[in-house]
Amino acid sequence: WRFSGSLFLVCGQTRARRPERIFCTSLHFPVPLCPTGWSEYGNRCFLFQSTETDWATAEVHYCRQHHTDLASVRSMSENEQMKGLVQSAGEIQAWIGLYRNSWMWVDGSNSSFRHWRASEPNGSEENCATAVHADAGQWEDWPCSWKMPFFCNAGKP
Ligand SMILES: *[C@@H]1O[C@H](CO)[C@@H](O)[C@H](O)[C@H]1NC(C)=O
Ligand SMILES: *[C@@H]1O[C@H](CO)[C@@H](O)[C@H](O)[C@H]1NC(C)=O
Ligand SMILES: [Ca+2]
Repeated sequence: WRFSGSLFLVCGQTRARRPERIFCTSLHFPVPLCPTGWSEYGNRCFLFQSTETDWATAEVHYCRQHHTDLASVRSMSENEQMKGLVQSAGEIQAWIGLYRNSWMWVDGSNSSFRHWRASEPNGSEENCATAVHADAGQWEDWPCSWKMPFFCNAGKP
């Protein structure tokens, strides 16, 4: 997903002088980091999908099809950005890439950022996490089979 930009060479020939000279100018066009339809925050790309599906289907049949995983959340600022995406879609919560036992990120992130709601996680049968964006962006665990919108991410591991 990572492109820093693309280089184009524009060349021409001078007519005035003999022998003719070829001159080139380089133009540097910035190319967006993220694929079309994805949102970019701090060198990472997030895709919010409002299609409601269970956690495993979201991971295996959606995010991995796009060569990514359900999203890890690394910081409060990322959580806030994701909250904005959920709220503008009129949704309340969405799957993120956190699951157990014990709680870890499906994309292999070692991020120790957690933002659990008070008294969460609370469920022995609730093994997948959502970010609940109606409630200060805090997280809950829910049964993984429940159907919810979800986030994929890509970019910096
Ligand atoms: C997490 O991984 C990154 C790079 O892979 C490393 O720089 C960092 O120290 C790790 N953090 C922890 C808490 O293990
Ligand atoms: C556990 O958390 C869920 C929300 O994630 C809540 O609906 C449920 O009532 C809680 N269960 C108990 C026993 O507190
Ligand atoms: Ca719970």
